[in-house]
Amino acid sequence: MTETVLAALADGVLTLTLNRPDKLNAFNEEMHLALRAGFQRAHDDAGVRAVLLTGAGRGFCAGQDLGDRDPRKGGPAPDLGHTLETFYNPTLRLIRSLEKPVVCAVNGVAAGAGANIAIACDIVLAGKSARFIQAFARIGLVPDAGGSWSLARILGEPRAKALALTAEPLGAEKAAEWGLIWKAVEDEALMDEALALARSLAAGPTLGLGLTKRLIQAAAVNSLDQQLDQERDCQREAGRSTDYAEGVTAFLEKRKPEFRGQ
Ligand code: T3D
Repeated sequence: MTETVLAALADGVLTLTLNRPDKLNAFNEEMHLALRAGFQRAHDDAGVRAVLLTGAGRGFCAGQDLGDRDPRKGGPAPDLGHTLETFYNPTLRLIRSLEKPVVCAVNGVAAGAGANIAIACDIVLAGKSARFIQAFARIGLVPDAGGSWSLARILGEPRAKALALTAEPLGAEKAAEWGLIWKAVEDEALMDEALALARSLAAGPTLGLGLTKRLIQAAAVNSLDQQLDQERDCQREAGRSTDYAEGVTAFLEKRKPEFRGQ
């Protein structure tokens, strides 16, 4: 049977490739569980120092597989709150709580939950032909997979509401201009650039990078006083790391540091 998520670990980078290209990598239950297992592995395996998430084929991810939600098949309406709690939300929480960088290479259309999983990653690169679509409004649903939270926070209400209410596609270059993603790159350059970035992060001081991710995410809910306290605590922890000692020593010795993520 074809694996719905391909996982490959090399140079400290765990590459997770959504792999249902005939369905533009829409989520069925198996793919949900496989993606969650991939991010769980990233949490558990010290050999994983960064994650690269992408999609196989011409799309990144078209959100939920609507073939699995076909009302014409009869039966009671599905409890979508239950499916969010069971499938999407645990994965979103794993991505956000992973104290290692998560790079996303959006290789084509990202729709519905597919768009919002991409946006939840730490650094998002997209091929110039990629589009982000809050497709929920086209089928009577609301933004999920953290989209109502991240769109409003990143873009502010006017743009978040317009995207979510109209489901108009947002091109990669405009997404970069609006700050929704880090960069739009030539389609042909996307994977090389994303992999080079993920490798360089994986070779970096990943303990400090993980703490940095924690701090930046905490800023969304902290007051300045709380944030200053948290910076103090994180800097204390970073300052005790082997990587910090190595970084300063390498600087003084005018050589490239060799970080170990400790
Ligand atoms: O249910 C729950 O658990 C609640 C959670 C919901 C989360 C969600 O994500 S809800 C939103 C679900 N997604 C959508 O509504 C998007 C549906 N797809 C589209 O609107 C379009 O496919 C795209 C705009 C993404 C891309 O359009 P285009 O023209 O580039 O491609 P296409 O021809 O529409 O799709 C190519 C194939 O993929 C096609 O199959 P075929 O005809 O070649 O056999 C199409 O049916 C299939 N496909 C695309 N998206 C989905 C899908 N099949 C199942 N589910 C999909 N979401």
